[in-house]
Amino acid sequence: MPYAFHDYHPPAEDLLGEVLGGLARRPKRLSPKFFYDRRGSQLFDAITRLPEYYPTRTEIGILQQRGEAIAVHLGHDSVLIELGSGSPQKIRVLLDSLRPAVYVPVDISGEHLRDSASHIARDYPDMQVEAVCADYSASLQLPDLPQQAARAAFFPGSSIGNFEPQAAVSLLRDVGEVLGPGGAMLIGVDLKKDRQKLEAAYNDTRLLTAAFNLNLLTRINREAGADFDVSRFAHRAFYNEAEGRIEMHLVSSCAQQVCIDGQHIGFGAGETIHTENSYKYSVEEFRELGAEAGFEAEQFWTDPEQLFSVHCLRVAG
Ligand code: AVJ
Repeated sequence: MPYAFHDYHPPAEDLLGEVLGGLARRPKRLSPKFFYDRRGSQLFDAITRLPEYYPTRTEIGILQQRGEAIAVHLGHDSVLIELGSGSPQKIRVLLDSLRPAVYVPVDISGEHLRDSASHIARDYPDMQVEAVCADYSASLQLPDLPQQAARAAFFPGSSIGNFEPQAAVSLLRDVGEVLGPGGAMLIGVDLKKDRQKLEAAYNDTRLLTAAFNLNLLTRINREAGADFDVSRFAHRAFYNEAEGRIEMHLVSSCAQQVCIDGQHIGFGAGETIHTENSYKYSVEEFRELGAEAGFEAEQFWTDPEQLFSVHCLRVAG
């Protein structure tokens, strides 16, 4: 079956405006959503295969091992909505166990989405594919979908960890609204664990995470006409235990000025730009977050080392 493509054209990202706004704040900050240009997406892909970066392979392992149980909770012949059509490997494992009637990948990158939707449509000829190009964190608009079929959502990769807890609750609430009462959500969440293991995952010895973080400045130079000297910034990632999150920063190695669109921005030696939070949740903490968003905790699965969790939550009512 050919796939359908719905372009809810995410408003052109105002890179320059957002960069200037973020750098005017104290502490300075930039949104992690800007990591994913072509090079950034390639680097992230390579990160997911690093020995230190356990989340991706652990989540895939859970999906493979627990496929049957997951299918019992999510049901067959559903309308399956995927938020952030990130990993082809993950979704295939899930499609194989769930066999949904309709698959709705939602992704902000149109190019990436067309690519993966066409391959999936070719390999799953009996399944209807309705690809939606949209920024799901801004609004979850969907095309007309079969009303009778049960709805399920798949939100992999612990992407929920990029949101502040209150923003995560409101995003999950939006997902619940789209699913309707009784709808199920399968969501991957990275677990709290010892600092060493967490920090190693964001400080790999091949320096791919450093390159991923620094690529943000290269992108801003290219797309916003800035003149960052990337060699004068360093990658820093650490676990902020009080907040329960990995923080990534770019540290200015000296006092310097950067010019962006005619504006001069000063950096002190050691001053940082906060580029990402990646929140980690215990099973209980995440269940509470889900409850705040109107979901009932139904089941969860982890790996033997308790590195990562996959939750099945159900819209209450
Ligand atoms: C895609 C947000 C889940 O937080 O682990 C990987 C992104 N940043 N290494 C994460 C990321 C640095 C990743 N998420």
